Order: sequence, then C-alpha cells, then structure tokens
Amino acid sequence: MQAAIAAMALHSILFSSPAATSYPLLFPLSNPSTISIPSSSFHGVSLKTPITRQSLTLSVAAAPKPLTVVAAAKKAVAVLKGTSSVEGVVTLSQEDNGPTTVNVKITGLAPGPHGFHLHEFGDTTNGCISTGPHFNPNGLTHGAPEDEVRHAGDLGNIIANADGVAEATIVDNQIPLTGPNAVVGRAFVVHELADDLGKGGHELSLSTGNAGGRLACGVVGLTPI
Ligand SMILES: [Cu+2]
Ligand SMILES: [Zn+2]
Repeated sequence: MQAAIAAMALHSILFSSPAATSYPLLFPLSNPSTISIPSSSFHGVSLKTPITRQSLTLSVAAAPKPLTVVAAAKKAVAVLKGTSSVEGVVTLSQEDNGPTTVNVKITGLAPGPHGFHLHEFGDTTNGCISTGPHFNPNGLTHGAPEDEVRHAGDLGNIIANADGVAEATIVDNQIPLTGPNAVVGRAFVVHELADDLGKGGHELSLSTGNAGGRLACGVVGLTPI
C-alpha cells in the first residue's frame, strides 16, 4: 500500500511539471500573475490533480460490472382479482437464465389448499375463464411442479391459513420472464379447490388437477427492477 502511495506520489510529481505549464491554457481567463506563483506552492496544487484524475478513471472503469448484473435481473407482477373477495399479488423475479422466484400473497380464501397455476392467456375479457388452459408449451399432461411430465404452468397448491391468507414462495424453472416460453402476458389463477396434481383419478385430473372454479386471476406484467 505504501509502495502504491509512493508510486502515486511519484506519478503526481512526474505530472506536476506539464500540469503546471498547462494551467494557463486550462484557465485562459485567470490572472496572468498566477504564472508567477512560486513553483513550490504550485506543486501542492498539481499533486492533488493527478490523484483526482486517477480515482475518476477507476470509478468509470468499475461501473460496467454492476450495470451488467442489474440488466440481467428481471421482475414482473400480477395483481389477482375475481368476482369474490379473493385477491392478491404475485411477484416474479429472475436472474439471468436461472429459475424464477414467485412470491405469492392471496387473501379471502377458504382455509386449506388451493390450486395455483399459470394459465396460457393474459386475457380477462370474460373474467378468469378467458385465461384459457394451463400454460403448456411442451404439450404434456397435468402434474405436480416437481414432476417431469407437467404443464409449465403447474405450480401446485398454495395453502390458506385460518384467516384465509395464503403466502408462498415458489422457485420454478419452467416459467421464465424472457425467451420463447416467457410468462409475461399470461395469467396466474387461484382455484376454489385443491389441485390433485394429476393423481386424483378424476376425468379432469390430467388436464386441470380437478381444482374447481377460478376464484381470482391476474395478468403478469413487467415492473421496475
Ligand atoms: Cu388453474
Ligand atoms: Zn396443469
């Protein structure tokens, strides 16, 4: 460190002569008498100048790194509403091409499990029914989030507590915020009943998990990072 400071000082001293001679050019309006200031006091000024320049150069050079990281973070949000008192907010965030983290808070639910999916369309013209089927870009059957055979939109169940509040954090690889399977512009739906995860043996198990009516839904939109 001391060596570095010494080098810096040496660097400054080396620069002091050209800096001193160029001052009248940098400040052409300054009183010509400044030129006659004794060189010792001029050294004091010019010693500081190169150090300032160096630190400026360092911060400019370091800036692109954090900027790159910030640019790779993506965020989105969905505000869920329906025809009942069920409502909620779902936030999504993704770093680079990693998994998407989904934070869910939904209120007004009956206590217990409720199917929670990402549906194909961000269309609520006819209420939650117009959001279509589960998002299924790979043409598979319905399943659990951890199953290999599942819809990309199959996020399992969220559990409402005795106050009717369901809070969950879901981390999933099949619902990216960018790319061909991006979920921005599609919709989250929370259901009346539990999702049987494709294993209930009902005629709807392999398409919807037999999760019943759609209580609330919300279109995924971009939000500031
Ligand atoms: Cu659904
Ligand atoms: Zn499904």
